[in-house]
Amino acid sequence: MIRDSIRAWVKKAVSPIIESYAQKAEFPKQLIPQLGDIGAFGPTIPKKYGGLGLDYISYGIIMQELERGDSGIRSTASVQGSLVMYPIHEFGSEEQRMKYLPKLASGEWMGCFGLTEPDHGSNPGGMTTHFTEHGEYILLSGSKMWISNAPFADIALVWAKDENGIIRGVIVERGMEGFSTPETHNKWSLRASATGELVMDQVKVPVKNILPNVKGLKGPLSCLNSARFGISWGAIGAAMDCYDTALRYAKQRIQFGKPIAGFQLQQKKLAEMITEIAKAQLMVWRLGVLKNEGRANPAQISMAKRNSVQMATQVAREARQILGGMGITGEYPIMRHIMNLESVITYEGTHDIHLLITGMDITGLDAFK
Ligand code: TGC
Ligand code: FAD
Repeated sequence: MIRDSIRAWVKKAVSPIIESYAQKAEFPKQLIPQLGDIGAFGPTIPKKYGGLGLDYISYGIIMQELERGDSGIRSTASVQGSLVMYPIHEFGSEEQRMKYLPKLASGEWMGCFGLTEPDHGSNPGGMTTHFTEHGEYILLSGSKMWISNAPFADIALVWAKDENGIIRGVIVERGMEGFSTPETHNKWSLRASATGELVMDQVKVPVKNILPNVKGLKGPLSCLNSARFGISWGAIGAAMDCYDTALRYAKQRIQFGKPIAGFQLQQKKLAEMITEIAKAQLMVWRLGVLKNEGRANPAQISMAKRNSVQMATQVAREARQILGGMGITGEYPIMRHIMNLESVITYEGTHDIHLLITGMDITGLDAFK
């Protein structure tokens, strides 16, 4: 039921407009309240705080269907649910939960997640964003870059070091003096998603905006577990859209007097695509079962994120070839998915970083440093 309802919404609200928004490099903001209405923001958050209290397989299916439309739409939902609502729910005070979660669930407020810095991407532990305490408030300084939703977000969850160098989560609200969110332009990927910087120059933030219940790098990395899980499902959605498009095209396109789907070379591509999609689906389904039971570990999530995105990039490239010249046009979604997946394979931990997490898990040896 969840799959069908999200799929129907994507077909009606996203598919007809997404190509033009990607072409003009603009996020379709009018979809925000609708994303709230369909339950895409924080579906696993309890109903008491405005969520739907759904399980993780339902969450994964929602991400899959959104990314069938566009990775940028899934990104917006991932950030809101996994990277902003999740930490407020897990690590926030009751006052913070009640203040922020219902408005974030409905889309009345949008959030963003500031971990990456210009000089600290794969190695967020080296961050230099920091704050000093002054009684009832802190002064926060530093900059974050590559932040999804930053240009229009109402709040930013910023990860910063305290005076002892311990990483804390701070909720910064738009309008606080010294806080700005310049937009990042000239992206060839994730064009229908707004990306920006978070610039903080001695921003005065109330102490009560610090998440009280988490300290250290495990705070932001725990949020990434949830978001990476969502991406492991979402990327499969992009692959499914490319596969469906290629299959339909191959059955209709006539060359040498018959549909190209009748040629063995094209059948090989299509057969291998659907096999890889099915294998990836089995992996994320099993991971979802483990997550529902509280038994999924971060290394398993890394394996699934890496596998799904790699699979989707390969499926998208094969699909594009099946469409010949038409494959490079905006008449079909494949080129947009190919370009989007270049971000998806980089954010939330690069392809290399996830391989190294798996490497560490199986050998017990840390090859990061
Ligand atoms: P390390 O020393 O291994 O660990 C530090 C502390 O963190 C704990 N930990 C985790 N906790 C929860 N979940 C995880 N996945 C965890 N991984 C590690 C660890 O146990 C330790 O805890 P404690 O209590 O002992 O202090 O940390 P490290 O500095 O060696 O780094 C490890 C590494 C490289 C795996 C990590 O830094 C990493 O994952 N880097 C990749 C960075 C990344 O993924 N950035 C993503 C930014 S957000 C984003 O891209 C959003 S895109 C949004 C969209 O549009 O969809
Ligand atoms: P680097 O860390 O500089 O990596 C460069 C290359 O070096 C990569 O190939 C990497 O795999 C490799 N490398 C790095 N370390 C090692 C190592 N130890 N061993 C081997 N190879 C290594 N961040 C946020 O905080 N919030 C967001 O909302 C957000 N949204 C994003 C949206 C988009 C469109 C993009 C592109 C990025 C976004 N990011 C966000 C940032 C993203 O998480 C980082 O780009 C990513 O973590 C990689 O960091 P980096 O770009 O600095 O690359």
